[in-house]
Amino acid sequence: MSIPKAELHLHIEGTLEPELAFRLAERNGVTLPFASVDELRAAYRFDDLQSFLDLYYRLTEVLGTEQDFTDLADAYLARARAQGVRHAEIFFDPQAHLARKVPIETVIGGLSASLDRSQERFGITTGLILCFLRDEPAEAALATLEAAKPYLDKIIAVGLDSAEVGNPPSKFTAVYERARELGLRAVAHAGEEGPASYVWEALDLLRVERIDHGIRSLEDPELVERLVRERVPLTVCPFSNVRLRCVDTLADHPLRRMLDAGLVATVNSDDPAYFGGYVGQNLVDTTAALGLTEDQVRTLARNSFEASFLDEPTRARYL
Ligand code: ES4
Ligand code: ZN
Repeated sequence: MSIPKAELHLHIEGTLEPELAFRLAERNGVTLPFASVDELRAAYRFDDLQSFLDLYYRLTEVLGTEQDFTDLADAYLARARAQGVRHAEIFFDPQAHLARKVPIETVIGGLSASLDRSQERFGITTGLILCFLRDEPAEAALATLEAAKPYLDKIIAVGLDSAEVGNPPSKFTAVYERARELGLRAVAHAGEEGPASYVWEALDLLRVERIDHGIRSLEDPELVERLVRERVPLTVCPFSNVRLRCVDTLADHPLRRMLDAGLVATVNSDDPAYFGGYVGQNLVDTTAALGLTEDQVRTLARNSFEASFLDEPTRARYL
């Protein structure tokens, strides 16, 4: 669907298509545990978030040089443009790369080389969101934030991703306080697999401006009331929720109920190379499965700009 939209929940590592993974593996002398692109694609069947993360981290091993990150982002932006994306706020996981001794300088340098030309080449404005891995210690997140200090002009916000259950937002209260001191904005994954209480924590302790996923918020009417009243956006990812079995089928997805409740929901792709499609396809298929009205589709597109970190005059032009 090519209606103009902002993409606000997109892990750049999750845009690594099998073909590019094999090309980079060859270029960097990395051996993948799959014989072919088809064999790799056949491995994209997940039981839950962790089973996905195991493959996701495994494939990031092919990313080593600045050029790799530039190529990855270029490929995403070209696809995003074809899906109507005009603005993208892009997550990256520096700790996943640091584990292989790829410094944050390489990751940000490579991504920036692509993003800096995105507006002229693809008509897409961009921002980078540095994500902390919540299944690593808070000290590791703090060290990552310190390592990012020379590049703060290239980063708009911090985020929190990876294995949610057992790693509540409260673990990162001090990290987010420090990020705020450094002038960064804040979002966090919450209520994907984890309970509604994690959404409360993300709001009250991390003071986030958006919730990533947040689908389990619906289990708590008081929380829904607050999210509606404060117009806290939720970056919902329908294909992801089905593929990771947070939701049974697209027809069971709570998006429509979320809109009916007055929540500021947006549709996003999360890890499109793994979950069966980019943001436009998420919107098309979800619209069909849930019987969303034209009005609701327009609301979703409008919400994506309202929820963005675009500067006020630019945002206003899209609303
Ligand atoms: C992720 Cl779907 C999802 N959830 C949490 N963390 C992630 N990192 C990449 N994709
Ligand atoms: Zn995500």
